[in-house]
Amino acid sequence: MARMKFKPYRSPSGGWGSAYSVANILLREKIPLSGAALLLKQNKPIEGFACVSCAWAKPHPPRPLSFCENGAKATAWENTSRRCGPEFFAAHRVGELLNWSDFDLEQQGRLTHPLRYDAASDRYRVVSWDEAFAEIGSELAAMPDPDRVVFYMSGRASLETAYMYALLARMYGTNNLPDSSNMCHESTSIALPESIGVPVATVTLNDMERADGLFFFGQNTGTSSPRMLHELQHAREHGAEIVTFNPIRERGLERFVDPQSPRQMLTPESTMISTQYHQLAIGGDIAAIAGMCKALFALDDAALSEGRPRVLDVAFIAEHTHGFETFEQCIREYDWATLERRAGLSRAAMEAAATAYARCQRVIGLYGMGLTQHRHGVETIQMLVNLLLLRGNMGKEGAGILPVRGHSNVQGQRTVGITEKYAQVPVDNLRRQFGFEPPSKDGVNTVEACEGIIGGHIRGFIAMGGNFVRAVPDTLQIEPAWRRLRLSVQISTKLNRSHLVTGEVSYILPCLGRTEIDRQASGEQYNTTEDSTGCIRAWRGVAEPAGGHLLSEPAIVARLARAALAPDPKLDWDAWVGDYGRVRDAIAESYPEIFHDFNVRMMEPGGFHRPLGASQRRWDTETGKANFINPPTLAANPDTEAGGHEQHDVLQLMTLRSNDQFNTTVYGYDDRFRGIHGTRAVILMNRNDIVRLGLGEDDRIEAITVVDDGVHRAVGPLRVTPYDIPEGCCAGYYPECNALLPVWHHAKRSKVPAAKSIPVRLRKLIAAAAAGEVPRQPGRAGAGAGPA
Ligand SMILES: Nc1nc2c(c(=O)[nH]1)N[C@H]1C(S)=C(S)[C@@H](COP(=O)(O)OP(=O)(O)OC[C@H]3O[C@@H](n4cnc5c(=O)[nH]c(N)nc54)[C@H](O)[C@@H]3O)O[C@H]1N2
Ligand SMILES: Nc1nc2c(c(=O)[nH]1)N[C@H]1C(S)=C(S)[C@@H](COP(=O)(O)OP(=O)(O)OC[C@H]3O[C@@H](n4cnc5c(=O)[nH]c(N)nc54)[C@H](O)[C@@H]3O)O[C@H]1N2
Ligand SMILES: [Mo]
Repeated sequence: MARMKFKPYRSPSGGWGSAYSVANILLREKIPLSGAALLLKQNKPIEGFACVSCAWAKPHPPRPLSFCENGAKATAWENTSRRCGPEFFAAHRVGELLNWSDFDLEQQGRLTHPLRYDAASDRYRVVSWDEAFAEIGSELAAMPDPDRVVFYMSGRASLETAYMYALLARMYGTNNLPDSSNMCHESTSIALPESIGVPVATVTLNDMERADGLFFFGQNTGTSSPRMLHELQHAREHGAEIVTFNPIRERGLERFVDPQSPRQMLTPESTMISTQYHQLAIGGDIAAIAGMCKALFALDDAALSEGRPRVLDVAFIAEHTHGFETFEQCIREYDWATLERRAGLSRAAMEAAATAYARCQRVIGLYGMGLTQHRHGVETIQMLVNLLLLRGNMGKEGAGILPVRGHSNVQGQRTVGITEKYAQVPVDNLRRQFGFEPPSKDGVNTVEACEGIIGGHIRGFIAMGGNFVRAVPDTLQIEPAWRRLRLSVQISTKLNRSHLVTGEVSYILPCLGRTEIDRQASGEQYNTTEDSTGCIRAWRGVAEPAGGHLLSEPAIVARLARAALAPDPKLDWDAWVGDYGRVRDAIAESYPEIFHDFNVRMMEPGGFHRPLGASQRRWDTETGKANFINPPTLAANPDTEAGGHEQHDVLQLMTLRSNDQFNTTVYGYDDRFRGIHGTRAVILMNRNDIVRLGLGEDDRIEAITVVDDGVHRAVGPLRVTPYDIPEGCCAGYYPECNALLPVWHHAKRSKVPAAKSIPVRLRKLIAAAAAGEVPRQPGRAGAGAGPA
């Protein structure tokens, strides 16, 4: 492994760095030339496949090269020529593999055979599909109560798989359908319906093009949704304002060179992305937006007294909104000193942002995990909507709200039934279509599933993708609790830690990836997804499957259903697998408003958009209007912020993704944009905090969570790395730091783990001079993060 080094990154995002990084991974995964040609089919609807990386919208018509650095890595990762087959599992005990890093596990390549854990030899052994389904079916049938089983779903599978999986769970008798969005944009799913009556973004790519202002909160475009940099570059060329709020300076939001544009690659030009960049404190967003609103009221007062056009869109507010007066009063009462302290920004900065906002006629508010993963994540999002409503930036061209989703079909899977909430189930339609009574009790979300596993109530866990054990909070409590599960079934493409923490009966079921040809009785199948802008399209895999034993995800769901459920005369699972078009017909019957004529419309150029009232200024809320909602406090984390603790040695830790990972999949140990190389075992700190806490650069510390629930949570050794981050804040990597995150420390209203605000204290382990390179301790929470 390369030695760890920190060197500030002075180049733009994209550019040659991106091109090299893609070339490296293609070589490393031994992707043959024919495989590299795969990239030409990426994000080409109908003839090609949807990228398995992020959920950002794909333009129509597609660009000739329609992928980004991370999308190319994700494709290479799925189409690697490496195989993790029977010989691998014969050679390695599970106990041994538990000491491997996330990187090393996934590096073994694609899983090829169904596997059952054998406790006597501590190895996974190859079984036949028939044996696997028979035993899983009888284990499911033997559960004392369907609510003892969890059907988790990560956000990658198609709409067809998601619909079938949700149906399987409900026919089995439970709404226990937590998914990755419970750790991600669930705050959005709670916030937006109350504010504007829809659960998702109100904007399309067309709006992105028309907007003259983009206001970014806590979303790291260059790493997390790099294809969007094209839209941002375009917006800048048209003179749009791009105003960013982020505790750290993320390179993708500063400068960009399009790696697919020869002109840009050969000249020193790069596009400056953000016109204003505000490094606010972690959790400072409610206060920062309140400050902008306060400044906006002042601008409006001045305009009114001088007889100039109003700054507030008073006509929109009067006709379309509710709650304006109390909101105005609340904002006017805040004093600037409090706002400044809470936001970690000066009054002048907030006024400058408000002035830019007032100049723009069509504004989109964009956000990511920097807003959703806080105690007041829901309230923070509602505050952003308030800001947009003040100038009528909702339901008109070029304006609206844009939660930037993560997994490539995470938004879609919720649309077709992956939800633990009974109220969101189309009960009447399911009853009519399949003649069964859907369970009426709410199921568990991700946090509740963790609590159920720790508490022992949950006995069985089926995972459609993902790496639950590694992605959730309190990983050190989850792992021992997981071992008490009766049944653990992981449907996966690659080996990860969730496979190694076994229950009494544990299976790994390997499946096709989305880039692969899916051959069934009626021929090669299409699959469908919904992106961040609510656009639904058809795709199909083009690569030869990684192995002859793999089943598609719909086929696995169908076989599980046949093994676990009594036959239903109204549902022929095999016929569905033979022709996914029949699954789509069923989806259209369950959700006609969105999916009518699904099989036809999915082939339309550019796909089709789901209808969203708010983008037509129809408000499906209790008041029938768009609602101004007052923030309960100015702090996103009132109970844990350093200010709240009054303890000067407590820092707020945010857990971040690097440019070289996709969630728990670690592609490498470099975070190029942040200048970190060769390791993930770092803690990024403000220089003043390093001095104030008696630490030095390169010291190795242990981070300890500061909460008083009697549980000791620590991760280390981490290398102290000075970074441009506000005082009182620090940053480390997800998932290595997840052992620090208490399972109960979540957004109060959505239960999204508050992964961006963990109160920590740092304890020096080894001074830099004495440290050398400290190897990671195997088995520790942060193990596999690279040398500390
Ligand atoms: N390369 C890559 N792409 C990905 C993923 C990946 O792991 N790697 N994951 C995918 C998934 S599932 C998701 S959900 C998305 C996640 O993508 P993002 O939403 O971008 O999530 P993060 O990278 O976790 O953090 C986002 C940003 O929030 C900032 N931030 C932290 N706290 C605060 C705060 O209090 N206020 C503000 N204003 N900003 C804050 C951080 O500095 C960081 O820049 O990306 C998807 N795409
Ligand atoms: N501390 C902290 N924790 C976090 C976050 C954070 O920012 N900080 N972010 C949260 C967020 S936003 C999310 S979305 C979750 C992510 O949580 P998950 O979605 O559960 O995790 P992933 O790492 O995306 O899952 C990777 C695994 O998915 C499997 N896989 C990949 N492709 C496929 C496929 O096509 N089919 C199937 N069946 N399996 C496949 C592979 O085996 C791979 O090992 O983590 C959350 N946890
Ligand atoms: Mo996510």
